Amino acid sequence: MECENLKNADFFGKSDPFIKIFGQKPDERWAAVCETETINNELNPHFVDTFLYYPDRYHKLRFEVFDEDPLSEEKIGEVDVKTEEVLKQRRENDGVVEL
Ligand SMILES: [Ca+2]
Ligand SMILES: [Ca+2]
Repeated sequence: MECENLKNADFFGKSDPFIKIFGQKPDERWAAVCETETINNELNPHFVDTFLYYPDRYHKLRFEVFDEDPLSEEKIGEVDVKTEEVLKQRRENDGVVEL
């Protein structure tokens, strides 16, 4: 996974982004799926971490991007994507979505 042109959420240096991924179950409840590693001082991060999901378990995925700070985290943005859309985007658009 990667992000491009993230908002800078730090005064000194650049954002230190990581992504939290959630999946929405058929009963509409959200469950945490995974969290990526943090890439320091980077607005165009490439994450090494990958995750496995099951399209029949979650019909929607939510990607929340955060800036990690020493004692807290700041939300940079989020996007919800239908699972079927993720699969389609991967074929047609390199899987790029807007936050
Ligand atoms: Ca910050
Ligand atoms: Ca930071």
